[in-house]
Amino acid sequence: MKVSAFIFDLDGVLTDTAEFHYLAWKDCAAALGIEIDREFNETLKGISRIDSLERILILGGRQNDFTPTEKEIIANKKNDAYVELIKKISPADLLPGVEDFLRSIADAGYKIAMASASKNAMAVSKLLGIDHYFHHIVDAATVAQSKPHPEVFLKAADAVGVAPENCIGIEDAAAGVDAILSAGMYAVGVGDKDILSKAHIVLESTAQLKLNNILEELNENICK
Ligand code: B16
Ligand code: MG
Repeated sequence: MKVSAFIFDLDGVLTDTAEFHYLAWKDCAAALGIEIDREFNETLKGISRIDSLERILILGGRQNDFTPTEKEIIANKKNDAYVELIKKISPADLLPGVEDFLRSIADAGYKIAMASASKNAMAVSKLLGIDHYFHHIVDAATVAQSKPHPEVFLKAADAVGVAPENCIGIEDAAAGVDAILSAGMYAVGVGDKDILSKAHIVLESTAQLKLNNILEELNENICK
């Protein structure tokens, strides 16, 4: 096993923007007469902005009520509210252990990339003060197919010049783990063991992101 690059998801792996997405979608959905709760918000994790809106409209039985242009206007409004909310993000919002892990893999010479579904990924990384660790952050606006399609992970690997089989992808969402596996990469899931069971390794929290442990565990799992 040769690992040359780490490819990170953003929301749920580096920081937790889910609450901000939730607050912005909640107001937006309420204006359409649809109520969403935090449990429903879980199903939007890792899902693109427009696909999230589609899911909300289906929940409210309003999937046939808007033209594509109207949907775009609604999605833009949600994003304006989200962008306002994320202005509060600072390095204190990094998830536990993330900066130490980024530093350790940077020092060890690995390529580092980000494969987020979020069009705000670059702005959020800057607010978190971690943008300088990344050799490449995929622009989600250039990605045609949402996770679980592997496109965003393949674009990230290509941008840093590393073959997919030499990449480790790190994700908190089942759709993201599926995307990593379809890309032909090693998958590290962070979160619920049952939800992320397809990943090669599942860690309970980002505090367990340690370079040597990940490489050892991967080697063990692959030799099994
Ligand atoms: P935006 P990830 C995803 O980020 C979020 O989990 C998801 O809730 C959001 O809808 C999506 O980004 C798009 O975000 O509206 O900012 O483009 O988990 O792929 O880093
Ligand atoms: Mg995520």
